Amino acid sequence: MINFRYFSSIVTGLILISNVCTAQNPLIRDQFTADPSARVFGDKVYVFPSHDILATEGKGRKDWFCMEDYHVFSSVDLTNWKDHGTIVEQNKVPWVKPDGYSMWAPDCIERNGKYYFYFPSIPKDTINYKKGFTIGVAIADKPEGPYVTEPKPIKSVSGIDPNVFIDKDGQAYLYWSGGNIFAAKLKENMTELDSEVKILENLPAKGLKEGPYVFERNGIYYLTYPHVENKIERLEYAIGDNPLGPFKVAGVIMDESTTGCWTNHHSIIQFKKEWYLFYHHNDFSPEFDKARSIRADYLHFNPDGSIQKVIPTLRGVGITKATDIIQIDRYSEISKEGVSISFLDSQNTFNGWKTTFNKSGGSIQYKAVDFGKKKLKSIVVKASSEKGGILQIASKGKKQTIIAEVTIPKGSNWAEIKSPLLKFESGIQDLAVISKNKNQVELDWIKFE
Ligand code: FUB
Repeated sequence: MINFRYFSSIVTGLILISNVCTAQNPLIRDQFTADPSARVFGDKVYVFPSHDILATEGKGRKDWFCMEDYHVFSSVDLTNWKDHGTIVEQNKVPWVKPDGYSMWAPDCIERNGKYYFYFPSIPKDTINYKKGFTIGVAIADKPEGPYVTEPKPIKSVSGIDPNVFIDKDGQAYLYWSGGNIFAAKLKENMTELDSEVKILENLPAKGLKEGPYVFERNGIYYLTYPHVENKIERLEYAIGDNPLGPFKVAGVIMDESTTGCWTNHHSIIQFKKEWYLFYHHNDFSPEFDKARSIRADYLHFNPDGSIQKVIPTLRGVGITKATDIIQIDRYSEISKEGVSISFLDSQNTFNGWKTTFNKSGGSIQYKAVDFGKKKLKSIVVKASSEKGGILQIASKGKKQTIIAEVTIPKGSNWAEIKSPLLKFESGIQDLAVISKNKNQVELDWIKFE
């Protein structure tokens, strides 16, 4: 059983000492993050997620979503993520119930050099606002803030999961959910509605729909949303030729989580020619699905504009430098037998995972490692093996080439073992780590020097 109280205090400590994460999936490794709204601003990707925390006595509702603030993260390469810290806090927004712990899925968009951050929460004044959630705006000159919150939420909006889309003609639209998916035009000031609220029609009538995210590609408007077709949410989409529809249901972007995380919530961006799906899963909290972590995977379109289903991966996106610590447990492929992944410490899941080999021939593969041009001479592995083991490291080009063989000495402690590289291949390589004897070997990470 995970001791959540213990690791939530560890997490707070980590936030203070580190604001850079090197990541595959999940992207952020020192705190929970959910509902990722990814945006390309300049030459960086910014992600505005919800910030799940664990409810404690007098702080939030037990066994439910609990969020008190928002952080923003940025990356130039989708591999290294910088945490810019807190941008909006529940007890500093004039209209938000200061002990609501309901700072749910946000979005952010740029217009004329200003950044508009939209967030839902429960208002403190339920006389003037309908019971339940409403949506407010905070404005900044830079994506990372500082943000100044509007004193009141947006008039006539009641619901969650705001999403903003600006069409090619400059018209901005606000979408949100609350049973149905709603949409309205936004005024130039981005803080007031400029039309009646419309319920988007022709979407599945049965099963919760929420988390709308709209984008346009080649003249097709894509309305994407999580929907409970069966028991938990999956990501679906509908297409139309107008931002306000009518939309026609077109397919599934990502199936339901195989491990039962009830929610999924996503955004889709194009960055340097590739398309990406950002979504979430409860990686660090397998027993409680309201403490989630954001992920990203590549997204591809068919020639007719339909979206290919995204299969969630641990490897995620981006290129890992050979000289960085490579968390091989975030694999691209794994052999059916002889290899397994588990937490290094199930009491503190933020310590990450390890790979356990227990059969000769068991292998794990990791795509896209950049060896650069300068010859690297050795490999370092952090491993342990009670009886002693042998790991081979191979590069996977057209044919598999063994580039190192590392002997793990007998012993029960973790050790960093350095071995010479047998062969150096420059550029981007896919790697495999293969066990060469039947003794159990635990592997934390590898890196090249
Ligand atoms: O994060 C709280 C809620 O869970 C979001 O608003 C929904 O989209 C779902 O992800």
